[in-house]
Amino acid sequence: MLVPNFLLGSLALGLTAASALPEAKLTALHGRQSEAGGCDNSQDRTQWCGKGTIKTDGEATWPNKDTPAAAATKTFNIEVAEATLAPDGIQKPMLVINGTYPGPTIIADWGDVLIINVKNSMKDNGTSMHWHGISQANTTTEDGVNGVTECPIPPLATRQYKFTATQFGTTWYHSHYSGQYGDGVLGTMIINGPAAEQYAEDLGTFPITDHFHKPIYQVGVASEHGGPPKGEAALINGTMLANGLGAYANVTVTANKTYRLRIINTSVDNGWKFSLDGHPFTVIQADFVPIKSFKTNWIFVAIGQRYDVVFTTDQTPGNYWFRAEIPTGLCGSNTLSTGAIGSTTQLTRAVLKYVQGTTTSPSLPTSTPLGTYLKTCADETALSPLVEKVVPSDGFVFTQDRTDQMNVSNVAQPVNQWFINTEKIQVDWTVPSLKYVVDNNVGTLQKITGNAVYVLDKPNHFYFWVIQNQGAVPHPIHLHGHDFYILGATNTTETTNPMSIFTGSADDMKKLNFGSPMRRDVATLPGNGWLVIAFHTNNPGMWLMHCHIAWHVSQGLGVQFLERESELRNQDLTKVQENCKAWDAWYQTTSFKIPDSGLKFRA
Ligand SMILES: *[C@@H]1O[C@H](CO)[C@@H](O)[C@H](O)[C@H]1NC(C)=O
Ligand SMILES: *[C@@H]1O[C@H](CO)[C@@H](O)[C@H](O)[C@H]1NC(C)=O
Ligand SMILES: *[C@@H]1O[C@H](CO)[C@@H](O)[C@H](O)[C@H]1NC(C)=O
Ligand SMILES: *[C@@H]1O[C@H](CO)[C@@H](O)[C@H](O)[C@H]1NC(C)=O
Ligand SMILES: *[C@@H]1O[C@H](CO)[C@@H](O)[C@H](O)[C@H]1NC(C)=O
Ligand SMILES: *[C@@H]1O[C@H](CO)[C@@H](O)[C@H](O)[C@H]1NC(C)=O
Ligand SMILES: *[C@@H]1O[C@H](CO)[C@@H](O)[C@H](O)[C@H]1NC(C)=O
Ligand SMILES: *[C@@H]1O[C@H](CO)[C@@H](O)[C@H](O)[C@H]1NC(C)=O
Ligand SMILES: *[C@@H]1O[C@H](CO)[C@@H](O)[C@H](O)[C@H]1NC(C)=O
Ligand SMILES: [Cu+2]
Repeated sequence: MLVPNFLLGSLALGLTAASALPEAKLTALHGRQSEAGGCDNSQDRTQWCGKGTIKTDGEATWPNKDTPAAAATKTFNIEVAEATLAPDGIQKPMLVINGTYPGPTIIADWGDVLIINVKNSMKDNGTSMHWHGISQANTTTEDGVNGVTECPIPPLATRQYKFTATQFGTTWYHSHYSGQYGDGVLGTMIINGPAAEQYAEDLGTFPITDHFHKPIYQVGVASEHGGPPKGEAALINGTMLANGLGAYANVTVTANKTYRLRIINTSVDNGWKFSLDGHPFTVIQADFVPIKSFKTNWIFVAIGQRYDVVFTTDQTPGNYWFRAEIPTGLCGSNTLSTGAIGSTTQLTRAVLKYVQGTTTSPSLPTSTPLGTYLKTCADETALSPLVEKVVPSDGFVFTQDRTDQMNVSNVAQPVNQWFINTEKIQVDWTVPSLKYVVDNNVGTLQKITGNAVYVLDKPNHFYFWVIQNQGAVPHPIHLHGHDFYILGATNTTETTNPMSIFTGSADDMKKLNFGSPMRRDVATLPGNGWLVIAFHTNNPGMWLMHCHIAWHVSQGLGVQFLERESELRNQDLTKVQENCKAWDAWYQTTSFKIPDSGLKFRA
């Protein structure tokens, strides 16, 4: 995490001194997040104080579901403002939360009600805050997507978000205002709950991202022409040593202990393979879904995805590299990831330090990588949810039209544009989609080209989507409001395979897993291939589904699902219009006009 420049001088001393602190103090620095909450489950991590276990179906129930008044309320205040920081040693004017990058970690317990007041103290930008992966059960107005669920929060205004943490695990929150999170408007989030494996200590969140030295708006404009801009650096936990500047993130541990680490890919463009020399990971959770744990040396993390891992410090005490490498050019490019696996030009790193005696060693690790990995940006395939759920296969009859097929295509001239079927999404910040629901005027919403609305009227019904990639670039597809079921995806090596089209043939159907498919909120659509997902309409709302590559959603790669409109209209939707007047008034006064719709650059 970084602090504003003017503070660096005074804090630098404190940070250096940290390595010389006695062991007990170092341990305390980690913060014991799990124990800090309402349930101490350190004796058995699979339990949650009589209010659920790791085997609880989190979609169906959560602590205090039937006694909402008994749920604890946790209030957080955060402020978005300009700050000049130097995450990799090079100064950049950034837009950050509470003066730090990444912003403060929001920590709550499973079943808590979260109240988060977001103040916009930026001079020239609106904002809206999205709580990535939080299903927002019955609270679509709190999803934080300007143009869909709210008007942007104008400068000097505050918006309150309120929702229940019905899931547990690791996530992040970020601005959904254009590509703004690429300039720093993000933070991480931990919802404490049970875990699939035992561990002694929670090291907390460990976000990995690409980083650009130019303002993200300029990079976004560059991305409209030719290939995506190359990341100029990468950051692990908000910091990196590159070209002799900046500093590696250090993670301090003691020998012979089991730790939990929460890996999050907060990139705008880059997907990464992640590993820790000498210490294989046991993966326990993917996004908000606990899985049958498995061991791996390297894990692929697409944008927006999270993996919770545990590892044991059973190696010779010393310093070890964390490595993040971009597996192929199709997962983006970065000046800090150019070489062969584990080579010295793969420089997106951090340091694991064993406490030896009472100190840690200041020298850089000399450790070597844990084996090799397959050079693809395909998702992990060994994932199986701990709570298995069957998807009714007879519900899926592929009709190859707009009710179950999404063709993803690209037009490069005169500027890059991405289409789902024939539409590229472009929403209106001043009239969010939900406003049309309030006005009982959804017909108009649907008629406006670019809204890309897909209506899902049937309650508690499985809707199936075949997402067909008509190009070679993989896309991390993220759905709001739900964890989707991943029924299948092509296993391609991206460049070598010819395009694989899902036709619904008996052969294709055999490739789908209806028995116990993985559930999560981000899945990679393979290049030249397909991804078949399903979700259950158990949550009325207006839910965005989009590619999490910031350029791609800006250039059109998204749709909106209008789920169970008639029931939605019975919800209290007044917050949809909360900032609209203030936003309009401010917008008329600013010379910084919107370069895109929040989701899409105007072509
Ligand atoms: C990441 O950085 C923050 C702020 O410096 C620190 O509190 C946290 O412990 C770090 N995370 C890990 C996993 O080391
Ligand atoms: C953010 O900063 C404000 C003002 O300094 C402080 O009151 C608040 O607690 C901080 N929020 C978090 C989540 O740390
Ligand atoms: C955000 O503010 C920056 C200056 O800080 C400006 O260049 C940009 O145009 C603004 N963007 C939007 C979308 O308001
Ligand atoms: C959402 O509201 C409906 C109708 O009041 C209720 O039946 C359902 O249990 C609620 N779901 C959640 C997740 O709170
Ligand atoms: C860790 O455990 C191993 C095996 O039990 C033991 O040989 C070693 O001395 C321990 N290391 C430390 C630093 O306690
Ligand atoms: C983040 O996701 C992008 C796109 O899916 C991927 O190319 C990159 O390798 C991921 N980064 C990490 C650190 O996992
Ligand atoms: C990590 O430790 C090294 C010395 O061992 C130090 O130079 C560096 O500043 C530390 N990194 C951070 C982000 O504090
Ligand atoms: C998707 O593309 C295929 C092949 O071009 C076409 O047959 C199909 O109708 C398209 N689907 C939709 C929903 O437009
Ligand atoms: C995907 O293909 C790779 C390379 O051919 C292979 O090693 C891997 O086992 C395949 N995965 C699945 C799930 O079929
Ligand atoms: Cu994309």
